[in-house]
Amino acid sequence: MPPTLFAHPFSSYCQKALIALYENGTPFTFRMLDGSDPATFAEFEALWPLKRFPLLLDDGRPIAEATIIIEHLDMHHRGPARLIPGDPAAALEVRFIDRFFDNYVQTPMQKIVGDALRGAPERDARGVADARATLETAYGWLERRMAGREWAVADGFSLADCAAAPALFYADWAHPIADGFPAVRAYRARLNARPSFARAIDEARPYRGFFPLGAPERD
Ligand SMILES: N[C@@H](CCC(=O)N[C@@H](CS)C(=O)NCC(=O)O)C(=O)O
Repeated sequence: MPPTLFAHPFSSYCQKALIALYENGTPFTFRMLDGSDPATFAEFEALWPLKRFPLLLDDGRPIAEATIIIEHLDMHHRGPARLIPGDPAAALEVRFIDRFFDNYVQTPMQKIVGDALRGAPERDARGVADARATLETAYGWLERRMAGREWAVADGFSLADCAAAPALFYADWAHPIADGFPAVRAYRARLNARPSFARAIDEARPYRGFFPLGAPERD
Protein backbone atom coordinates (compact mmCIF):
# COMPACT_ATOMS: atom_id res chain seq x y z
CA MET A 1 0.00 0.00 0.00
CA PRO A 2 1.48 3.41 -0.94
CA PRO A 3 2.30 5.78 1.92
CA THR A 4 0.17 8.82 2.73
CA LEU A 5 1.56 12.35 3.05
CA PHE A 6 -0.33 14.85 5.20
CA ALA A 7 0.80 18.17 3.81
CA HIS A 8 0.04 21.55 2.30
CA PRO A 9 1.50 22.49 -1.11
CA PHE A 10 2.61 25.99 0.02
CA SER A 11 4.59 24.72 3.02
CA SER A 12 8.34 24.76 2.57
CA TYR A 13 8.95 21.61 4.63
CA CYS A 14 6.19 19.78 2.75
CA GLN A 15 7.83 20.78 -0.52
CA LYS A 16 11.10 19.33 0.78
CA ALA A 17 9.42 15.91 1.20
CA LEU A 18 7.52 16.27 -2.09
CA ILE A 19 10.77 16.83 -4.01
CA ALA A 20 12.04 13.46 -2.73
CA LEU A 21 8.79 11.71 -3.69
CA TYR A 22 8.80 13.30 -7.16
CA GLU A 23 12.51 12.60 -7.74
CA ASN A 24 11.79 8.91 -7.40
CA GLY A 25 8.28 8.81 -8.83
CA THR A 26 7.20 7.20 -5.54
CA PRO A 27 3.44 6.51 -5.47
CA PHE A 28 1.72 8.14 -2.49
CA THR A 29 -1.64 9.54 -1.37
CA PHE A 30 -1.75 13.28 -0.68
CA ARG A 31 -3.91 14.35 2.29
CA MET A 32 -4.51 18.08 2.17
CA LEU A 33 -4.07 20.08 5.41
CA ASP A 34 -5.74 23.31 4.33
CA GLY A 35 -8.23 23.55 7.19
CA SER A 36 -11.18 22.73 4.95
CA ASP A 37 -11.64 19.23 6.39
CA PRO A 38 -11.57 19.08 10.23
CA ALA A 39 -11.62 15.26 10.14
CA THR A 40 -8.38 15.13 8.17
CA PHE A 41 -6.77 17.58 10.57
CA ALA A 42 -8.00 15.60 13.60
CA GLU A 43 -6.53 12.43 12.11
CA PHE A 44 -3.23 14.23 11.52
CA GLU A 45 -3.19 15.66 15.07
CA ALA A 46 -3.87 12.26 16.58
CA LEU A 47 -0.89 10.87 14.68
CA TRP A 48 1.44 13.78 15.51
CA PRO A 49 0.27 16.02 18.37
CA LEU A 50 3.01 18.56 17.62
CA LYS A 51 1.04 19.34 14.44
CA ARG A 52 4.03 20.24 12.30
CA PHE A 53 3.76 19.06 8.74
CA PRO A 54 4.61 17.15 6.61
CA LEU A 55 3.79 13.80 8.18
CA LEU A 56 4.13 10.49 6.37
CA LEU A 57 1.93 7.56 7.31
CA ASP A 58 3.47 4.32 6.09
CA ASP A 59 2.01 0.94 6.91
CA GLY A 60 0.29 2.46 9.94
CA ARG A 61 3.47 4.11 11.19
CA PRO A 62 3.64 7.93 11.43
CA ILE A 63 6.94 9.42 10.30
CA ALA A 64 7.48 13.09 11.21
CA GLU A 65 10.16 15.61 10.18
CA ALA A 66 10.89 16.16 6.49
CA THR A 67 14.47 14.91 6.77
CA ILE A 68 13.37 11.70 8.49
CA ILE A 69 10.64 11.21 5.90
CA ILE A 70 13.28 11.38 3.15
CA GLU A 71 15.55 8.99 5.07
CA HIS A 72 12.57 6.65 5.57
CA LEU A 73 11.69 6.75 1.87
CA ASP A 74 15.31 5.97 0.98
CA MET A 75 15.20 2.96 3.33
CA HIS A 76 11.74 1.57 2.57
CA HIS A 77 10.70 2.92 -0.85
CA ARG A 78 14.02 3.24 -2.61
CA GLY A 79 13.83 4.41 -6.20
CA PRO A 80 16.40 5.24 -8.88
CA ALA A 81 17.47 8.50 -7.21
CA ARG A 82 19.72 7.92 -4.18
CA LEU A 83 19.10 11.05 -2.12
CA ILE A 84 21.30 9.70 0.71
CA PRO A 85 24.59 8.53 -0.82
CA GLY A 86 25.62 4.96 -0.10
CA ASP A 87 29.11 6.09 0.92
CA PRO A 88 28.96 6.94 4.66
CA ALA A 89 31.32 9.94 4.41
CA ALA A 90 29.30 11.46 1.56
CA ALA A 91 26.07 10.71 3.47
CA LEU A 92 27.44 12.56 6.52
CA GLU A 93 28.22 15.60 4.36
CA VAL A 94 24.70 15.49 2.90
CA ARG A 95 23.21 15.36 6.41
CA PHE A 96 25.36 18.29 7.53
CA ILE A 97 24.22 20.45 4.62
CA ASP A 98 20.62 19.39 5.29
CA ARG A 99 21.04 20.65 8.89
CA PHE A 100 22.56 23.88 7.56
CA PHE A 101 19.51 24.62 5.45
CA ASP A 102 16.96 23.71 8.14
CA ASN A 103 18.71 25.49 11.02
CA TYR A 104 20.26 28.52 9.37
CA VAL A 105 18.01 29.25 6.34
CA GLN A 106 14.54 27.78 7.01
CA THR A 107 14.45 28.71 10.71
CA PRO A 108 15.33 32.41 10.27
CA MET A 109 13.09 32.60 7.19
CA GLN A 110 10.19 31.15 9.23
CA LYS A 111 10.92 33.69 11.99
CA ILE A 112 10.58 36.61 9.57
CA VAL A 113 7.44 35.19 7.93
CA GLY A 114 5.88 34.18 11.26
CA ASP A 115 6.48 37.63 12.68
CA ALA A 116 4.72 39.23 9.71
CA LEU A 117 1.64 37.10 10.48
CA ARG A 118 1.34 38.63 13.97
CA GLY A 119 -0.42 41.79 15.02
CA ALA A 120 1.86 44.78 15.72
CA PRO A 121 1.81 44.41 19.56
CA GLU A 122 3.10 40.83 19.32
CA ARG A 123 5.92 41.52 16.88
CA ASP A 124 9.53 40.75 17.82
CA ALA A 125 11.75 43.34 16.12
CA ARG A 126 14.95 42.10 17.77
CA GLY A 127 14.23 38.48 16.84
CA VAL A 128 13.56 39.46 13.21
CA ALA A 129 16.76 41.53 13.04
CA ASP A 130 18.71 38.54 14.39
CA ALA A 131 17.02 36.27 11.81
CA ARG A 132 18.00 38.65 8.99
CA ALA A 133 21.60 38.71 10.27
CA THR A 134 21.65 34.89 10.39
CA LEU A 135 20.42 34.74 6.79
CA GLU A 136 23.14 37.18 5.65
CA THR A 137 25.79 35.03 7.34
CA ALA A 138 24.27 31.85 5.88
CA TYR A 139 24.20 33.35 2.36
CA GLY A 140 27.88 34.32 2.76
CA TRP A 141 28.90 30.81 3.88
CA LEU A 142 26.85 29.22 1.10
CA GLU A 143 28.38 31.57 -1.49
CA ARG A 144 31.83 30.18 -0.72
CA ARG A 145 30.50 26.63 -0.53
CA MET A 146 28.66 26.72 -3.89
CA ALA A 147 31.41 28.39 -5.96
CA GLY A 148 32.15 25.85 -8.71
CA ARG A 149 29.49 23.37 -7.54
CA GLU A 150 26.30 22.27 -9.28
CA TRP A 151 24.57 20.66 -6.28
CA ALA A 152 25.25 20.99 -2.56
CA VAL A 153 27.34 17.81 -2.34
CA ALA A 154 29.58 16.52 -5.14
CA ASP A 155 27.89 13.11 -5.54
CA GLY A 156 24.81 14.65 -7.18
CA PHE A 157 21.30 15.83 -6.27
CA SER A 158 20.58 14.72 -2.70
CA LEU A 159 18.64 15.27 0.51
CA ALA A 160 20.75 18.43 0.93
CA ASP A 161 19.28 19.87 -2.29
CA CYS A 162 15.75 18.82 -1.24
CA ALA A 163 16.33 20.96 1.88
CA ALA A 164 17.95 23.80 -0.07
CA ALA A 165 15.26 24.26 -2.71
CA PRO A 166 12.28 25.51 -0.64
CA ALA A 167 14.59 27.10 1.96
CA LEU A 168 16.25 29.37 -0.61
CA PHE A 169 13.01 29.87 -2.53
CA TYR A 170 11.21 31.45 0.43
CA ALA A 171 14.31 32.94 2.11
CA ASP A 172 14.85 35.06 -0.99
CA TRP A 173 11.26 36.29 -0.71
CA ALA A 174 11.68 37.11 3.00
CA HIS A 175 15.24 38.50 2.88
CA PRO A 176 16.47 38.90 -0.74
CA ILE A 177 19.70 37.19 -1.75
CA ALA A 178 21.78 40.18 -2.90
CA ASP A 179 23.71 40.38 -6.18
CA GLY A 180 26.84 40.01 -4.09
CA PHE A 181 25.98 36.29 -3.71
CA PRO A 182 26.01 35.19 -7.39
CA ALA A 183 26.73 31.51 -6.67
CA VAL A 184 23.78 31.32 -4.24
CA ARG A 185 21.48 33.04 -6.73
CA ALA A 186 22.60 30.68 -9.52
CA TYR A 187 22.11 27.64 -7.27
CA ARG A 188 18.60 28.84 -6.35
CA ALA A 189 17.80 29.23 -10.07
CA ARG A 190 19.08 25.68 -10.78
CA LEU A 191 16.96 24.31 -7.93
CA ASN A 192 13.86 26.16 -9.18
CA ALA A 193 14.38 24.62 -12.64
CA ARG A 194 14.80 21.07 -11.31
CA PRO A 195 11.62 19.26 -12.53
CA SER A 196 10.74 17.82 -9.10
CA PHE A 197 10.87 21.26 -7.46
CA ALA A 198 9.41 23.10 -10.48
CA ARG A 199 6.36 20.83 -10.03
CA ALA A 200 6.13 21.69 -6.32
CA ILE A 201 6.44 25.42 -7.12
CA ASP A 202 3.60 25.13 -9.65
CA GLU A 203 1.37 23.21 -7.25
CA ALA A 204 1.90 25.94 -4.63
CA ARG A 205 1.24 28.83 -7.04
CA PRO A 206 -2.49 29.16 -6.17
CA TYR A 207 -1.59 29.88 -2.52
CA ARG A 208 0.86 32.76 -3.03
CA GLY A 209 -1.67 35.21 -1.66
CA PHE A 210 -1.03 33.66 1.78
CA PHE A 211 2.55 34.97 1.88
CA PRO A 212 2.27 37.70 4.53
CA LEU A 213 5.09 39.86 3.16
CA GLY A 214 3.57 39.83 -0.34
CA ALA A 215 4.86 37.31 -2.90
CA PRO A 216 7.08 38.94 -5.53
CA GLU A 217 6.04 38.91 -9.21
CA ARG A 218 8.65 36.32 -10.21
CA ASP A 219 9.59 32.68 -9.74
N1 LIG B 1 11.08 20.38 11.84
C1 LIG B 1 9.90 20.19 11.02
C2 LIG B 1 9.34 21.56 10.70
C3 LIG B 1 8.02 21.47 9.97
C4 LIG B 1 7.32 22.82 9.92
O1 LIG B 1 7.75 23.80 10.54
N2 LIG B 1 6.21 22.85 9.20
C5 LIG B 1 5.42 24.05 9.15
C6 LIG B 1 4.93 24.26 7.71
S1 LIG B 1 6.28 24.63 6.64
C7 LIG B 1 4.20 23.84 10.03
O2 LIG B 1 3.86 22.74 10.36
N3 LIG B 1 3.56 24.93 10.41
C8 LIG B 1 2.35 24.85 11.18
C9 LIG B 1 2.55 25.23 12.61
O3 LIG B 1 3.66 25.66 12.98
O4 LIG B 1 1.59 25.11 13.37
C10 LIG B 1 10.31 19.40 9.76
O5 LIG B 1 11.50 19.36 9.44
O6 LIG B 1 9.44 18.81 9.11
